Amino acid sequence: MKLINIPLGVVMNKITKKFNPLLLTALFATSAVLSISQANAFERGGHRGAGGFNNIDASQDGQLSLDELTTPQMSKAERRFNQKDGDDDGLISLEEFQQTRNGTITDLSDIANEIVQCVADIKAETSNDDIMVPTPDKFISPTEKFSATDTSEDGFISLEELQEKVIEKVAASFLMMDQNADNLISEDEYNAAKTIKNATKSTTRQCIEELSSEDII
Ligand SMILES: [Ca+2]
Ligand SMILES: [Ca+2]
Ligand SMILES: [Ca+2]
Repeated sequence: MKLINIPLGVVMNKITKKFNPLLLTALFATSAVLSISQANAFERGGHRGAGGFNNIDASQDGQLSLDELTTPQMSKAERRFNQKDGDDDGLISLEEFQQTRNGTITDLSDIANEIVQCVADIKAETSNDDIMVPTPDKFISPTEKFSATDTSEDGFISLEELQEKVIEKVAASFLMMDQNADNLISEDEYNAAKTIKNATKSTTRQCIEELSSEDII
């Protein structure tokens, strides 16, 4: 099982790297058309199952383009950025990055391999094909994550740096969702991806909870 997951991750990385410049160009050409109502609609729909699709589909043609998926995420990133920027200087420091409402971000990097193994075990036990086994690099430490986003290496994350990361992430998930490779996401493709995302998320959360409680006891 493990053997299948590793090459898949590598292949995805290659695909993402290969297509990113193209996607970036396409996005920057169109992302000026930022619509707040579209972003709000996305957020409302995002929690309502299948209803989300129609809200993201700004052109209402029954298909989602990369731009339609990216636009609301860019607005969301900007709101998240402003929330994180505690001292309002337009930059996010490592300290601000790690700050959450209740303390600091949990570092899961030490148990990354255990989380991956646990998710793989549950997938095997339940024969649930919707569970996608993550790669350990999904659980890098907050410091590493910060450095990966701070591409200018000045010790701060700018809004542009954050939005670049968001564009990369949306582009990568777009490629994964677009099963028939027609550069559009149909409602079926969207729902399939959502099922996978939910199954993977809840299994991962379950594993993290189990592994963290083992630590305490
Ligand atoms: Ca700041
Ligand atoms: Ca920077
Ligand atoms: Ca498609």
